[in-house]
Parts: sequence; structure tokens; C-alpha cells
Amino acid sequence: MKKVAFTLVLTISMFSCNSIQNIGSSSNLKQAATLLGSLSSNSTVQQISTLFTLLDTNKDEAISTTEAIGSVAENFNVLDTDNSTSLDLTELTGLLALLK
Ligand SMILES: [Ca+2]
Ligand SMILES: [Ca+2]
Repeated sequence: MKKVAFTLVLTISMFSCNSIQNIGSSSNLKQAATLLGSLSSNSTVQQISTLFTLLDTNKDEAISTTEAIGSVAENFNVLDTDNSTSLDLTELTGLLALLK
């Protein structure tokens, strides 16, 4: 009986942990979308760097096709100059040239 209760507590705490993570990543995505919408040819590499961090949800220092949104997703193949199906910070910076 004790073991069942423990399993239940563990399941609940894992579930609430997941919920917090989901909220965190959806707010990151919202921030990324807002930032992406505000980008222009006058935007700085610093802003691209912030965008990169927000989009890179699994923190592997690369934007995969599933992590890309909006104009990053639309121009993914153009930005991915080495055809690695992921974007590094240098490749994402290429977005600035596309905005001009
Ligand atoms: Ca990533
Ligand atoms: Ca690449």
C-alpha cells in the first residue's frame, strides 16, 4: 500500500514538472515569435543570438527544422548553407541579409 502511494506521488510530481516545462517552452516560443516579428535589416547580431537561444529548445547549439518557426522555417533551406538540416548561429545571422 505504501509503495502504491509513493508511485502515485512520484507520478504526480513528474506530471507537474512536465507541465512547468511546457509552460516554459511555450512562453519561450511566444518570445521568439515576438522577437522574430520585430526583426528588420537594422537588427543586431545580439538580437539574432537571443532568437537563437529562444528557438534552441533542446540546447544543442543548433536550430533543427522542428525548432524553426515563421520566417526562419520558411527560409530554412536558404539559411542552412552547409545543408546540415540544422542552423548554427552564423547561419541564423544570414536572416538579417534576407530581411534587407
Ligand atoms: Ca536545437
Ligand atoms: Ca547548417
